[in-house]
Amino acid sequence: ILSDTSSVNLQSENFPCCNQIRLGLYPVVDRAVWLKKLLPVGVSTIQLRIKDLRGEALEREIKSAIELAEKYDCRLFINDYWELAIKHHAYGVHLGQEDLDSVDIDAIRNAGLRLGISTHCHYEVARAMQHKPSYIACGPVYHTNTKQMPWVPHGLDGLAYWRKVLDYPLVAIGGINRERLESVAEVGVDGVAMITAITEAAEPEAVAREMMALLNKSRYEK
Ligand code: TZP
Ligand code: MG
Repeated sequence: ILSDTSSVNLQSENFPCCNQIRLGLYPVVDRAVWLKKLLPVGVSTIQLRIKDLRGEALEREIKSAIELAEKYDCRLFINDYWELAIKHHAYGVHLGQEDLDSVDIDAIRNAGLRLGISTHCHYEVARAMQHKPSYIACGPVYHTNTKQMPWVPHGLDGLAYWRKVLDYPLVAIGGINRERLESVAEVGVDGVAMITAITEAAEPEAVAREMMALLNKSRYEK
């Protein structure tokens, strides 16, 4: 729908709630136990993305992750479960496009939680911006086996395009790993999100530490 972005003003000054947070390495994990591993390493932004629990087990997991994150002053975004995120005072909520019609975004904002939204194309970016999130996640940058989706990967050129048109906190996601991290950071994104590069690593803490160090010395910090 928005193939000509010159007609759309995607500048952050038009979105005053945008707080320009620098998210850094942004692991996406499915259990609170990952926070026990990653927080001592110094990871300061994490998303808890649980797709296989319900009821009490789900709430226990979310509550426990929020408590751990608080202890380390980590920005924890809860995927999907915005009501539990509000109830247990999470830092933020992360939503997909399919959530935008059903979730009470005003309730999230009124409770003081931040919001992150996933996008994959112009239409979704425009739709996400209407909600003035704290960041926009763009993906997949590379092919990913972690989530089935119809989108052709943006590649580094596509990511650079989004960086150019979006003067707004931008998180890259999809197929990013240790080897690809520096080229992704070179694009100048505000956060680099990943699942399997950390959760399937032989030594997740060591990989996370190494990737944080790489981000710190890349253009990303300039
Ligand atoms: N959204 C876009 S790509 C993706 C999600 C949830 C999966 C990212 O997983 P990985 O293992 O880092 O490719
Ligand atoms: Mg969702």
